[in-house]
Amino acid sequence: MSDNQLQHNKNESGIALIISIMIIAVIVSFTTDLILKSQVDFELVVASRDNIRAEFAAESALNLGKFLVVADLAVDLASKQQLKKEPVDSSGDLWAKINGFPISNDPKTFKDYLQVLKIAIPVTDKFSAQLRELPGEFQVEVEDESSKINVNFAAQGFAKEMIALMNALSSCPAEQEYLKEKNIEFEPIIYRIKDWVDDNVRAEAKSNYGSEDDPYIKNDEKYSAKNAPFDSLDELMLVDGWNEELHTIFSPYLTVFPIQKSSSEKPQLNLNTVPKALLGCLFPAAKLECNKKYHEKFIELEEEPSALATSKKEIAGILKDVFCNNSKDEKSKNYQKVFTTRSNTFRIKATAEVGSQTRSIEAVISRQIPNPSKKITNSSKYLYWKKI
Ligand SMILES: [Ca+2]
Ligand SMILES: [Ca+2]
Repeated sequence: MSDNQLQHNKNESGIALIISIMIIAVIVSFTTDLILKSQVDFELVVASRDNIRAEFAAESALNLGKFLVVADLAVDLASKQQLKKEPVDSSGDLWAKINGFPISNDPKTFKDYLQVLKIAIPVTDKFSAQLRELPGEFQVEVEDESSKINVNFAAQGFAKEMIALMNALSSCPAEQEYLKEKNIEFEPIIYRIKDWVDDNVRAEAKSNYGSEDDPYIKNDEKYSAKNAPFDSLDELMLVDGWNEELHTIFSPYLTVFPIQKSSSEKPQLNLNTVPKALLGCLFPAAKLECNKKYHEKFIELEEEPSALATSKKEIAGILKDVFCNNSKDEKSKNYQKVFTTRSNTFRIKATAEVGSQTRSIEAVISRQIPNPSKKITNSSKYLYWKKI
């Protein structure tokens, strides 16, 4: 072989080497892309699968919440006949016991858990098998809507209860401090809420406007007062003077459910579920003359959750003894009669976590006793439902 030929062959094998290195490089990068892509695809598939599972698990959790609310009334009605006790709703009830506890799909843990909470519902084999099918963990929170001030109870009539309750709420220490600091006059806003929902078009004198629509005509996006009940609490943001900060501070104490149907219907506050802080604002003497008794009573209820009052008859006595309320008191006169010992409207927040996915459903239900002659076939109906 001549030197030239040898050189030529060397060049050829050099080029072949470069080409093969390039091919390998291309294959490697292609394979890496493929591995990466299938990994990403796989993760997306898993996430999407878990998302769907979480959604179904949240629906199951919502059904559990509904079941507990309905079962609680059934238990109450059964003991009404046996023990001659009126049905009540309090934090000692079935629906309140599971609030905020993560529930796993292991039947044994679930049984232990029911035992600790003294919940007497049978865990059948069928139920255990269904529970095992549930992926991940879920949580249910049930709130009594009658523990809050209903701003829709201004749709008809003078709304003196709603106005008096809102005024009392604005007198709570933190709320009062905030309003003072921001220089917000709250009472005209209460009257604007009334004008927003009431079915007439006359502006309340204390709303500080001559016409109900005045505050809204001046906006860039002109609109008029609704003259109908709120569909959701967020709608308060449309009322003149209400803003995000007020919403954050006040809305935990407010509700729009149930909706007032006639002027003879008054708002109902369940004395057993209204937060202690709000009761303290509604009956200021509780924190003065009654301070010791009032705090002791709530410590007792915290240790052994039960009802403050078990019948309508007991309410006046409790208001007098625990809250030192004087029935002739001018301020509380307008809302002393709104108290009750039970509720039929409940908010259920159900959350499920599967893998990296979390899904929630929030619903408000109205509990009802089935009565075929009145065409009521279900034990509850939805007033609100939202997937989050
Ligand atoms: Ca109106
Ligand atoms: Ca009006």
